[in-house]
Amino acid sequence: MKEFFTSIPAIHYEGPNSKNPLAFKFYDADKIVMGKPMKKHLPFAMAWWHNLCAAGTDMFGRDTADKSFGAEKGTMAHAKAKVDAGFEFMQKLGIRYFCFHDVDLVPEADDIKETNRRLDEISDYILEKMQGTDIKCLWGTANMFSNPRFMNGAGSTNSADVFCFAAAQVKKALDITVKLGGRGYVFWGGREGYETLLNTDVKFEQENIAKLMHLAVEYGRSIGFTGDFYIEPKPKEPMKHQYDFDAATAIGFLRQYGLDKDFKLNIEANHATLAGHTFQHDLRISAINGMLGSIDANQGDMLLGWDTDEFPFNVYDATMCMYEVLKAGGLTGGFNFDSKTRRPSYTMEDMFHAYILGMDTFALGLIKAAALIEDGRLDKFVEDRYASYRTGIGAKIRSGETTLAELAAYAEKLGAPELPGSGRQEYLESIVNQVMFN
Ligand code: XLS
Ligand code: CA
Ligand code: CA
Repeated sequence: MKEFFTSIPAIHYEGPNSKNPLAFKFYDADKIVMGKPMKKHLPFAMAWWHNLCAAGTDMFGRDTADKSFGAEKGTMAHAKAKVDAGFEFMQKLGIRYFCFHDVDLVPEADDIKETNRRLDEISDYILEKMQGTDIKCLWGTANMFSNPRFMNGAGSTNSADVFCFAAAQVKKALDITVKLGGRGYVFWGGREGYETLLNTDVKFEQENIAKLMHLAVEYGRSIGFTGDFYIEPKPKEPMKHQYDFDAATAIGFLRQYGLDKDFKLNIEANHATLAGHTFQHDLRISAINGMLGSIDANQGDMLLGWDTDEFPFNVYDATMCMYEVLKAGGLTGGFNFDSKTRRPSYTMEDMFHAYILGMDTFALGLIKAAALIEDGRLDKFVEDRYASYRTGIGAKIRSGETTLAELAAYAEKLGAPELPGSGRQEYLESIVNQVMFN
């Protein structure tokens, strides 16, 4: 078998003092953290599109990286070379999952029958590659935003014919996901939104998105898909306003249309921040609603208002992410690096450096989040902060054994309540710093 990354050895853990750029400093797959090996806490996934397809093109310039992998782009030989390169890449890094869009795997043909034939061929090839490895599919999805037919959305399109094409792509992407043992199936509603209300029937469009999702659930279950469906919220880009704005909005939508039993959320860091939230916020909202499914691990740039999909580097954010994940009891999905190297990082080494950075960042996040939980001061503070609801009138409020009149009488008897107690934010932040740099 041809080796693609000839200058790159298998990447191993060498510890925090290593200066080897091709070694993990913090990700130690078998190290036990809170009773489980790191690799079980952190089911990392490679994103087919960024790692094997995207080559640095942006709105102002063409490719900087060579992702031909020795084959002519746009051919099935290239599609297969990407599979070979992808598997070598994952094996060298010890990554056990991948995520894909249908059109990341094969070049899309003019006729959907031919695209589907190509998908059959490539998924047979991937399945063969999977034999003898522990690599599996984390989730699959259909790209229903790049082709011009989806300019007005997929489920939300004004054209019933386009809706059928969306249905056909979802059906095929589900077939392939199931065939490759996928843990989940994602709907990212890239163009499920609008540019202007002057031409848009929002209610009609949202009902149709829900219909497409119901049809997907029905079909998926009929072919033996037992995993979770996910909505991946994002507020904007490419559309000005996307319906799955953030976690809270997506949860409301899923409940409104009776999809909440089959769906969870795939939370992307950069999408949460575009919605004006922290990554941790959207994770918490998902978790408390029982809907934290999977994570797209990346980060945005505070100075830029778009989806930069950078490799995660911010250890504070990764720590608070892992804090939420640990408290939620882990993920049924995983951590997909929906991240791309910067355009000037165009070499094969850069692809590895990027994943080493991302995996080390999350390993550090895991270690520090576990330390915060074991330290216990944050949990204790939050517990104490609500102590007034454990006895007396507070307990009656919580158990529902009171009336508005009783509470009003209680307030009148008090005359005035004491101040509710300091939030101690600065003190708590100093605990976080102490744990981070200890
Ligand atoms: C784009 C999204 C996309 C989804 C999958 O912003 O992140 O890549 O993860 O369609
Ligand atoms: Ca994503
Ligand atoms: Ca993104």
